[in-house]
Amino acid sequence: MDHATVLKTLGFTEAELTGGSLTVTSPIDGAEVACIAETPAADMADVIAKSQAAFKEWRSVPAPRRGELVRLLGEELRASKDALGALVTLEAGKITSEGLGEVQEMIDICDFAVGQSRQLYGLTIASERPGHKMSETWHPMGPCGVISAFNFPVAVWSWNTALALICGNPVIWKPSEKTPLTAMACQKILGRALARFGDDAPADLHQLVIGGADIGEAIVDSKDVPIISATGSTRMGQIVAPKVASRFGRSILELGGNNAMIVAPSADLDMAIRGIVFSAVGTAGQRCTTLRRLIVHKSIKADLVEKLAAAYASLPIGDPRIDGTLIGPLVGQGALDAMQAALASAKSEGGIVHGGAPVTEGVPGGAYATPALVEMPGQTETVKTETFVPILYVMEYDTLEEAIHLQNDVPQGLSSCIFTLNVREAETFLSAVGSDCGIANVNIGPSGAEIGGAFGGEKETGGGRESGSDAWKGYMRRQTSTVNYSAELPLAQGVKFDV
Ligand code: UN1
Repeated sequence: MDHATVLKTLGFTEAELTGGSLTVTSPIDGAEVACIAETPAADMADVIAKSQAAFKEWRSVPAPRRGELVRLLGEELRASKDALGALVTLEAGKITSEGLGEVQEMIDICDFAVGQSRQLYGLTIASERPGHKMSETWHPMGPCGVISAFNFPVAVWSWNTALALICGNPVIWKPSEKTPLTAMACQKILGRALARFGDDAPADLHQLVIGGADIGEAIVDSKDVPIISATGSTRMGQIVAPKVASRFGRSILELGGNNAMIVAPSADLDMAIRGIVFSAVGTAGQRCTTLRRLIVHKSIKADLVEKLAAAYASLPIGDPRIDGTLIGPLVGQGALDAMQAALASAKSEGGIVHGGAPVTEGVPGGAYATPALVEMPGQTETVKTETFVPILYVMEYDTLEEAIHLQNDVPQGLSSCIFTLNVREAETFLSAVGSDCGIANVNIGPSGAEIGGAFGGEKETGGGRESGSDAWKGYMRRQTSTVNYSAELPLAQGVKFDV
């Protein structure tokens, strides 16, 4: 589908796409597809006030009823799956199947959140005093600011929004400046769900704000936005986290990753190769969970590198809309430059580079590159740095302890995995002395997580958790209550204070 048809299918009007100050280009061919209006920074106070007003109403709507809105959102997403997937391809450059996969992730989290809306369970706790009952309840928290990145322009929004909504919170969404159209499409889709939902959803329950750092700063700095969920670089997190902390807000951070795979001598190599290729070059290396470091046992390294180099050589690179393409474009020329710079510094540190060259033939324009495989003499500074492109650094190890040390010896802590058929190795990797990451897999690559688990990582990845498991607790406040139904007033800890 050409760009104009994709936009038309999603109901974009000429007025929405022209005359604004933010130019949107497609990474597929570098074509300018829209000039859209930005939210004036001066409007942000009003946006936040409206969100607070929406909160006052939405918090009192019963949670299962709030879940009904998310159920309708899931239905609307199902109906728009192909169109929204195509827009993800247009704006983020993902191949068709990954664009659709991203929308599927949105549908999945909606289903999850609908169920969760009936399970915002608290606890009852045994009181030490007679005639007393202690309990814990979860309450809505207030407006949730969502700052999302270009690489998962819609799924990460849905993880946050589906949960925030069922938890009783309005949302203010600032998408990446590179992907405002997918955000506008989601706003339309949610609008259709809201129209079907009925009038107990307040106006301004979800607001989209488009623009640069000043727009983001307004929500990050406002004490009226108690939750900030931000996805992006570690550098961005280093700016956001202290600001939110200084006003005692809550931040949910999903920042850089530098994900590794350990390939042990017993590994099923064919399976490992499939896992490596998908997680290292899928999405053109632009997932936060992308495989960036391969730690291979020295007895199989030469064999694995040879097989991988052969697999890399046959990868179809080009227009992500064409059936059979596996590697689409990088997000822009800046990414291609960063890739070339990282490869040059890896070389200067003793790396042997296979692939990694820019591709200009047989592509529709845009910034394309062959993925790179780089044999490294050790874990140098370049290897420890996340470059958001398809470069896979290969290192060798001798003992599992050494491999785990290498895996953990980077500043980031998002995702990790081991390929082994040895249960001792697998369980050691998952144990307290194993991977230090938020995600640790066995015989599965580090990327492509399901929504059912809590998603996020440690260290410079920021410590936040989103999507499944009990990540919903990050969007609510906990209240501990003690009720005295006796006729006495005993004090805790046996304290006597008779008056
Ligand atoms: C991201 O890159 O920001 O596990 C999120 C995965 C996807 C999500 C990635 N489900 O790769």
